[in-house]
Amino acid sequence: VTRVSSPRRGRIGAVDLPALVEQARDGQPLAVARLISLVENGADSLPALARLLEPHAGRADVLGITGPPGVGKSTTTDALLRALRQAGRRVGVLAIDPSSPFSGGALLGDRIRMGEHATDRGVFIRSMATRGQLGGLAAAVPQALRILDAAGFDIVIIETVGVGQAELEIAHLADTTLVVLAPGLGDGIQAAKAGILEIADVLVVNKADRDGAHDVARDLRQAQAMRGQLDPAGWAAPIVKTVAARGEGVDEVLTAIDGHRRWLAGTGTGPRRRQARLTAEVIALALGQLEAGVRELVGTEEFACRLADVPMGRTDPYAIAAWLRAATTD
Ligand SMILES: Nc1nc2c(ncn2[C@@H]2O[C@H](COP(=O)(O)OP(=O)(O)OP(=O)(O)O)[C@@H](O)[C@H]2O)c(=O)[nH]1
Ligand SMILES: [Mg+2]
Repeated sequence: VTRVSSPRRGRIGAVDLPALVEQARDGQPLAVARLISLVENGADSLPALARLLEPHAGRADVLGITGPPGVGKSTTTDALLRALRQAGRRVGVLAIDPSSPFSGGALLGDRIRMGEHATDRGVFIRSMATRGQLGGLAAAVPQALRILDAAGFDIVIIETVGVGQAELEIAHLADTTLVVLAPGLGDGIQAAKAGILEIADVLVVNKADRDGAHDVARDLRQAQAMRGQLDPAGWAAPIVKTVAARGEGVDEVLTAIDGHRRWLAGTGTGPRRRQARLTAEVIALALGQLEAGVRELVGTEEFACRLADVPMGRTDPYAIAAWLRAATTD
C-alpha cells in the first residue's frame, strides 16, 4: 500500500520554502500568510516546514481566548491587542471557528480588524480553517503557531468560538487560556461550567456594564471554591470583570495573565504544558494519517470483496479491521 496522498495536497505551486521562511522571519506579512495557507491546505512540504521553523520557535507566549458565542471574545482580543502593542509587544492572532472548518482563509472580519493595524508589522491577524490538513485543527494549529512564533511574534492569541469539545482541545494548546463569559447566557452555561473551570486560567466576565455580571462572577467563585477543595494545590483562575468595548478591565486581565505566566514558570507547569501540546500534535498527525490510509483502502475492490465474504461466514468485521490496520501501516 502506498502512502496516502490526496491529489490536492502539494499542488500549491513551486514554493521556495527556505526563502519563504526567511521572509517570514524578516516580518513580511505576505510570507507569513502564505505559510499558514500551506498548513491549511495540507501541503506535502509541511514536515520540511516544521524542521525549518523549529530552531526559531519556542519563544512566543500562547494565549488562548475562548467562550460562548457573542460574549465579546473578539472585542476582548482587540482590546488586549491594543494594550500589548502599546507595551511594544508583537502580537499574532489566529481566529478559529471549529464548527465551520470550510469557511477558511481571510474573512471579512479579519480585514476590518486588520484595517487599524494594516501598516503595523507588529500585528498579524488571520482566520484559519483546515481544508486539507490531516488531523484537523489539532494538527494544524500547532504548526500555525510555529510559523507565528518563528516570525518573531512575542504573543500569539488563539481565539476560538464556543466551549465544546473541539474548543477545549484547542484551548489546551495555549500556555494561558482566557475563558470569556457574559451575563445573560442562560442555562447552557451551567452545563458547561465544569469544562470552563477545567480549562480557564483566567476567567473574564465581560459586559460588566450590564446587569447580571456580578451574579456570573459570584457563581463562578462558588463553583471554583468547590473545585478548589478537590485540588487545593492547583491554580485558582482570577475572575476579572471587563467592559471590553470600552477597554475597561483590560489592564487587570493583563496582570492576571502575567501572574499565570509566573506561576507556569515557577511550578514547572509551563514546560509540561508545552510537552502536552507537542504530544497532542503528534497524536493528531498520526491518527489523521492512519484515518486517511484506512479510508483509501475502504475505496478499493479488495475491501469490497472482503466485505462481501462476511455474510458467507468466510470472514468477520474484526478480521477485516485487522487487515485494514496492517495494510495501512506496512
Ligand atoms: N454592552 C457591552 N457589549 C459588548 C462588550 N464587549 C463586546 N460587546 C458587544 O457584544 C457583541 C459581540 O462581541 P464580539 O466581540 O463580536 O463577541 P464574540 O464573542 O467574538 O462573538 P462570536 O465571535 O460571534 O462568538 C458586539 O456587539 C460587541 O459590541 C461590553 O463590554 N459591553
Ligand atoms: Mg468573535
